[in-house]
Amino acid sequence: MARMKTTTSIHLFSLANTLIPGGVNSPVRAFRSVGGTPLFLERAKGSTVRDVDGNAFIDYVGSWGPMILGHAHPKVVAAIRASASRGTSYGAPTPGEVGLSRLIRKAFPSIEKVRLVSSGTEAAMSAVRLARGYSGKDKIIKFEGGYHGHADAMLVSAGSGALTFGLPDSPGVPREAAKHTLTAAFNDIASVKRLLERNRNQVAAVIVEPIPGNMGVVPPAPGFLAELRTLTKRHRALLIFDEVISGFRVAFGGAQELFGVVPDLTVLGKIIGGGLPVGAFGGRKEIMDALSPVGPVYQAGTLSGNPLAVAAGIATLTELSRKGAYRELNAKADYLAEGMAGAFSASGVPTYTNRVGSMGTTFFQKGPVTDYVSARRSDTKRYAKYFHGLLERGIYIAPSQFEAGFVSLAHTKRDMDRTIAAAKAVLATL
Ligand code: KE4
Repeated sequence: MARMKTTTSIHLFSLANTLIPGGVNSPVRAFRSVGGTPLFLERAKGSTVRDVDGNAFIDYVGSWGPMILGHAHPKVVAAIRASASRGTSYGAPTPGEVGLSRLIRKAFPSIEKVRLVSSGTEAAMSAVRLARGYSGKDKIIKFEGGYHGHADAMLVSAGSGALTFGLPDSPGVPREAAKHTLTAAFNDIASVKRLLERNRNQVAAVIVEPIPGNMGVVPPAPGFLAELRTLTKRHRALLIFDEVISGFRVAFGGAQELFGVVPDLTVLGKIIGGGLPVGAFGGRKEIMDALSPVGPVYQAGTLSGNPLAVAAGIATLTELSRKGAYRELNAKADYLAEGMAGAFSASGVPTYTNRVGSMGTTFFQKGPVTDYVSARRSDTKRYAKYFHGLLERGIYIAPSQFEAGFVSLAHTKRDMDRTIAAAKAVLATL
């Protein structure tokens, strides 16, 4: 195998490290858990990304979820161009915000009203504040390994980068900010029941990734989400579905459509911006109208509902609302999963794959992986070797065992056959 040329990435990374902590603007990009120098990407089209040294890769990171149509989709690029030619931000209401909000409400009937923000973190943080303000209660229940962005109250037994770095509770989060955040175990309804009973009438909300993607992908056990719904109703705690990953990913109406469980509030991000910064949170009118300027719960943002980001979001969701889009996306994911399963079983390397539609994770362990504790049993060293072996063969997967991988509508059979062949070759070296 000729070694890949990475001199420009290495040079840029050493420069970036003198300017930016860790040389990156989001920790998981630093390749810390897989080793080596992160590749500096400079262009992408469809299923392919290209780095500054001219290397091309079939991309299964997809910017951590947003690029469901593939990169630089012509309709998304055209929408951004047209919007930019009319200015980039006004700090005033725009028709696009109405358009995107209508698309979101059409996809998520539980969202009677929605507030647009600029990131998933902002959306989750605001939804938690709204739940507390609306209910008058302070405590929040989240799940070990669940990641809802990096707001103080959420960085308790968090997933994604925090899990990758083994930083269950980040420094800088004052005890006072974290003490109202209780953690349960995903797929363990008894752990939720215990917390609700021990904190009777004090829990404002339970926030959950209905299909966790931040400990790697862990599907909800049959009935778990429905039991969560029943329990939260009984204890008059709001149920918040963090669908930043699963929203418009596993179905047009996200996990709540797929599993038929209706939350009180929904958090969205990633896909709804088509790669530009958009987050959103929404739910029943009576809850949402507690938000300023209608109600007393304050929340604001200079670039909330930014015209360019909203234009990219509308173009993306319009494409996804096309008849057959999810059938086509899931058929691609099924094809890849079948080929990869064959490669893994033939290799004899212990792996366990969790997948829901076009989001999935292969854990380097024999499994099963049903929660945070079992996910942590994975052989992250072996994952790192697998990651680099694929990278050398032109396949770009998540630089962390505890993330989701994504298939897009742009991945072709040829891409996936190449991926399966590369995996077979790499597994033989592990
Ligand atoms: P952002 O603030 O990164 O837009 O969204 C935070 C967030 C909230 N909820 C869920 C379920 C999420 O997955 C995320 C962000 N996901 C991570 C990776 N799994 C983003 C990648 C990164 O941190 O660089």
